[in-house]
Amino acid sequence: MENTAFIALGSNIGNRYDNITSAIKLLTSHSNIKLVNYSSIYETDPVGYEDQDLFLNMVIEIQTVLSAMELLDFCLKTELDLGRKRKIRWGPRTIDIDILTFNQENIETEKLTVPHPRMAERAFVMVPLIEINPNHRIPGVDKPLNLLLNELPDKEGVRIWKRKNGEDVFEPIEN
Ligand code: GSY
Repeated sequence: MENTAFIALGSNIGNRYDNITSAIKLLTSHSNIKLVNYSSIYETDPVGYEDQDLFLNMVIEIQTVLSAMELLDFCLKTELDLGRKRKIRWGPRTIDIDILTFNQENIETEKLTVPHPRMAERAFVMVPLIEINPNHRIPGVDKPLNLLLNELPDKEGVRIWKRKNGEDVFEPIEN
């Protein structure tokens, strides 16, 4: 599959773990989307609108023959299938699925901006992204990811919740 995308997942309503793992299952049920890597799950303090519950966040890497717009449409469909209703802009959500990067492309349309314009400012994205690909480059950003993360004030708001490796192993997809 020719395109590589990194996708951020987040949930802070209901059974957050079920929401995140269901999103991965739905995304990878598409015959043209293949999961190639995934991070641990982190519990994170809300950023933006702070008067809301803690989030679970993680990042996955996929390969796909879909275009970026087709992938976006499928991410939005998956959010809706999982019952997300868009209410407050920065508010609570059953599931949030954001395309972070799509190959090394810069895409700017009315519906989609890639790389995600706020990804480098969000420790809840940078920590899991660095876990799975410390050498990832954000198109248009010269600094390595670890230097970007060092500059962020909210790193302590990102705590490991379920490790990818170790005793309490988390596997989003059963074989
Ligand atoms: O942009 C994703 C939704 N979101 C999140 C999130 O996923 N995690 C944390 N910690 N804060 C957030 N604020 C917003 S908006």
